[in-house]
Amino acid sequence: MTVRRSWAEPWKIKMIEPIRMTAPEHRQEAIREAGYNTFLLQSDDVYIDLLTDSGTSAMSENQWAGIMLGDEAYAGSRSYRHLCEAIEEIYGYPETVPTHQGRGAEHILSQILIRPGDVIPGNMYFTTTRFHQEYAGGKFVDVIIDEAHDPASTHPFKGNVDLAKLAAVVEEHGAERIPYICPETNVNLAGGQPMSMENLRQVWEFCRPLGILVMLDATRALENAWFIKQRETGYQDRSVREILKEICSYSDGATVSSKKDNLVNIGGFLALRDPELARRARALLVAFEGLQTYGGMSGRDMEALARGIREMVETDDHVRARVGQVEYLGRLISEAGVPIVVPVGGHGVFLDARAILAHLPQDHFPAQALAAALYVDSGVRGMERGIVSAGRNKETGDHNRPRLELVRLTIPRRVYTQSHMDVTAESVAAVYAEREQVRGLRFTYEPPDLRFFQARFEPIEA
Ligand code: PLI
Repeated sequence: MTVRRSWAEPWKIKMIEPIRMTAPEHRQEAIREAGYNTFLLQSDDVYIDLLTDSGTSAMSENQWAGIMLGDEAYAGSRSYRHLCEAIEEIYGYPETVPTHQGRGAEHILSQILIRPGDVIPGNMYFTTTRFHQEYAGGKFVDVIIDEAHDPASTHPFKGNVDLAKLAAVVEEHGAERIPYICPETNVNLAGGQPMSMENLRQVWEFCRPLGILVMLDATRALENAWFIKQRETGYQDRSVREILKEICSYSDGATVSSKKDNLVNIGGFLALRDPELARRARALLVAFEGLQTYGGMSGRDMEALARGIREMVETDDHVRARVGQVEYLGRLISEAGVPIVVPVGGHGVFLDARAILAHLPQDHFPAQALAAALYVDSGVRGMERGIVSAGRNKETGDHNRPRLELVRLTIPRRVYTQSHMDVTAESVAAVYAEREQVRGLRFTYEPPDLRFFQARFEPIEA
């Protein structure tokens, strides 16, 4: 007989933050006032907040101790030095440009490398990343493998770049119009899906001789490292710390939103190998963010971040528990018969709204409507990741129509317990049982850019 041996989180709870359950009538009113957009809800009206894993982590006692030790010197802060040391040791990049969050790093990178008319390939897209590429005059081109667009494909590395698609982009535009490729680790909009080490290496080997830089979005590279350890031959006995360093070795630099893997509530960085490129980045940093030794962060933020970076890879236990909790929720929802993106990703469970609300056309925003219905059922807040997030085509003005029409239930790190996951799964199952009641939505206000943040909707009458 095999004896079951469970694992548990490698921490215990020292401080709690109360949350409250509200009545369904209250939530009905709250979502109406929020224009059926979960971004516009007040957090006091939310019971279990799965809007995002960004900036929502619980910090450790060691990080909080670091907050007290932050060096707030305008120039030459000791905390900046600690941050540089942590980034070089764990990610392997010698140059650190600190920013207020990931999009600050994306802005600076796009401005120093992209000229109008340039093309930037990427594996699917991220909203702010693509915005900054287009804002700098570039054009984003998706080169992710086809399996990434199929929620039911069980490919183990759905974040991989399709090298044939990449070669075709180079053929069409010429390498001189492609300043860099931006491979995202654990692709967010594909459902938190990893790239394999083999694919990262192939992209690097393809791009180097052509003079195309490889600038990773390493925001969730730790979670990607965990999947490589689980799924790729030859990595089972390597620590995530070693795997993460190898991932970054196949790149010229990275943008990172530290609000995810790095276990802090604010912060980010652009990390580079080339000192000349770093010099150009710092010239913009002082104009847009702050002096080169703090950029967009306070000294205490940098101190907590330096500690978070080391802590995330101190042992593999943290990331095992983190991804394990996401997989636990995914299993419960799957067992209830609800269609989700498989394999379950690193940072959240993605409900397949297109399949769940098959009676709604995509132009009636099924994922937006499903997120609102889930909130009304239980106070669980998720987020639309479908046609609303994809925005409009800059040239034609028509909606971009992604194949993936998803609701993301994103799990903050070290915040919720297994019981919160149980409550969430039960609510998803309840909404699924009543899915035919859910009506589509139409815009009452549509912002021109990054519309999902502030758009407002109303239900379409039956
Ligand atoms: O939110 P920022 O500016 O710190 O980072 C932007 C950003 C860049 N890349 C990736 C892959 C992200 O996921 C990302 C931010 N993501 C958010 C806010 C999210 O809710 O997923």
